[in-house]
Amino acid sequence: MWMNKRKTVATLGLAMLFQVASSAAGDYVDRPEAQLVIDAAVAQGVDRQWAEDVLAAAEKKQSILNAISRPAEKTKPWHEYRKIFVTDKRIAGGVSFAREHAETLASVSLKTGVPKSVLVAIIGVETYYGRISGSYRVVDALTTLAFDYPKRAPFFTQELEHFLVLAYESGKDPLGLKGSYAGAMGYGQFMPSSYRSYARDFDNDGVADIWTNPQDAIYSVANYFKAHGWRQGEPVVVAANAEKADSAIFNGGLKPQFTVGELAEMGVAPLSETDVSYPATPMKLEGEQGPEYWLGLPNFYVITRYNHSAMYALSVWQLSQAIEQALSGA
Ligand SMILES: [Ca+2]
Repeated sequence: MWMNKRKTVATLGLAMLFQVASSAAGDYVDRPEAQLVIDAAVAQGVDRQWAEDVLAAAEKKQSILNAISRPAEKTKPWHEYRKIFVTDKRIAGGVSFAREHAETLASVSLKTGVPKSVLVAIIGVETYYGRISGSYRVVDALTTLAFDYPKRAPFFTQELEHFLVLAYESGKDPLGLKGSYAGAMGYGQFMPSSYRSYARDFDNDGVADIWTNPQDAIYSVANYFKAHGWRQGEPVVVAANAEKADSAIFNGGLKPQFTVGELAEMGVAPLSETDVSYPATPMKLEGEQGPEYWLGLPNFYVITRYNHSAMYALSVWQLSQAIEQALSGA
């Protein structure tokens, strides 16, 4: 049905009325930057008319521009941010999800080395175990942000190109695929470029279905972690004492620049025994009772590759630990 939408609009006498009623449909496809995206997709094997029809049906959504412009959770202090994700309800949801998918989780964890509870926690933080995975049409999100949000235009233009290719290749209806306001899709909220690089088919039906198949979604998240360097069996993060450290040490970004041993000499000492040769990133977060100090180890850095935020990674890790504890205590 969607394929003929543009032609139908063009041939109807009521075209103008129709366009007003359906907001901005059809505006994007004729823009030169949209034609460049179509050219790039065609170069990767996508049918030109198919791509034209998809972009002709894309609609600009003001709600998407509003959502991306809202001040992010970055402005919340750690102790408030944490409360959004590490809750009794989300822990209980994780326990249910882990039980329901115990076999898949065990198999995927064995294959990739990524702990089951981390996989569950990522899906729990991203979409409440698949319950809230976004209600925007991905095509609307990506076109709106590619062509009407100049600040991130290069990124979303690339993602739109990936989206056209993945929808064409997978045979999915590109207008039926839903996601977040930023175009992140499925249980683990993969962007189209991540889908193309990391999504995997667990149940061997030929499609990596991260939208409706939790098995494929779990395997895909694990594969993302493995590809970003997850180190099997190593710790993730360790609490530290750093009251005497120079505060400038905490502003060095997420990537580890020093070893645990070097940082200890600079005044950031782990509170539990930790291999001094591990690379680590010192962190200072605003806790309820004052500053909290942590050392993020290489696996912590891998979690931040999913979302470039220390608070995000620490929430995922703490949620995973709480789920594990609830599972073993029950
Ligand atoms: Ca599959």
